This record gives sequence, C-alpha cells and structure tokens, in this order.
Amino acid sequence: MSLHYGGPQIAIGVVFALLALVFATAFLVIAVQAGSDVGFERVHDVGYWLRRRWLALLVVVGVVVVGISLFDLPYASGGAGRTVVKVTGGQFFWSLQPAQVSAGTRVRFDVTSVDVNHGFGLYDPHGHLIGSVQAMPGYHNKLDLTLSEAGVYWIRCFEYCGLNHSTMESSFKVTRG
Ligand SMILES: [Cu+2]
Repeated sequence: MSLHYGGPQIAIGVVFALLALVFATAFLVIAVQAGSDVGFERVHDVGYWLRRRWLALLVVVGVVVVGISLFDLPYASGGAGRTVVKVTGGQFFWSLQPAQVSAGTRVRFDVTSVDVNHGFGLYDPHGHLIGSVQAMPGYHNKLDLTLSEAGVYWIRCFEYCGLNHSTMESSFKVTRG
C-alpha cells in the first residue's frame, strides 16, 4: 500500500512549519530579553488582574452558550409534538408500531428489548446510517429524528446478539406528505 499526499496535506505541513518557526522565534526573543529584571509585585498584580477578567469572561461565555443551545437539545423538549414509534427488539426480530409514518414527521423511537441487548440502527432510503441507539431489556431508550424523506428505511441490529444476529433486519416506511 502506498500513501498519496495531495494539496491539503502539503498546505497543512507548510502551516505547521511556519507556526513552529513563529513559536521558536517568540521563545528566542523572550529568552534573550529575560535578562531584564521584572519585580514579583508586578508579575503578581498583572497575573491576578488577568485571571479575574479571564474567569469573568469564561463565566459569561459559558452562561450565554449554554443558555442559547439548551432549548435546542432533543431531550430538553420532553418529546412534545413527536410521534412515538414503539420499537421492540428480540432474538431475532424487530417490531415497530406504527410501522409507517408520513414524510416530515418528527419521530421519537422508543426502543427496548425482550431478551438480550440489541443495537437499533436506522438507515435512510439511500443506505446512509441516520441514527442508532441500544435496545436493552428493562430500559426504554429514546431516539429523536425527523424523517423528511419518503421511502423505505432499513433497520439493522448493531449488537452481536446470537447466532442469527446477521439476519436481524427490518424496514420502516415513510410515505409522501
Ligand atoms: Cu444482533
């Protein structure tokens, strides 16, 4: 096997080399100037001045970022306005109720198992994996997805669960509008 280096790799290499040069120069300049004596008081005062402001900035940024993003978290809405699809896994089948929804539906897959651990993996009509959650006996795990495209979605088991694990697949239909 041979590796091929394209434009991006070379660009990244050049950027790293330049950065290394900049840092080396900065260290050198500081080392040369280190001869001048700066008093402890000065270092202490500037350090604490910076530290207080840095902490205040981090607190403000943290509060703002958490405040803005919190309500967009899927589980913060509590599943309100979602169509619940009950998913049950077992050796060696998947049962989905209902087995179809219409396109654009905001779905909450409520996933559990009747025997051992299974892995609920959902593929869109193009065969791209769009979501996955564990199916566990005694637990109900939630997977929130908006299925905007009509077609047949495939479900495959993602957890080795026994001899017929590889046959454990099913489908889910999303109808037009
Ligand atoms: Cu399996």
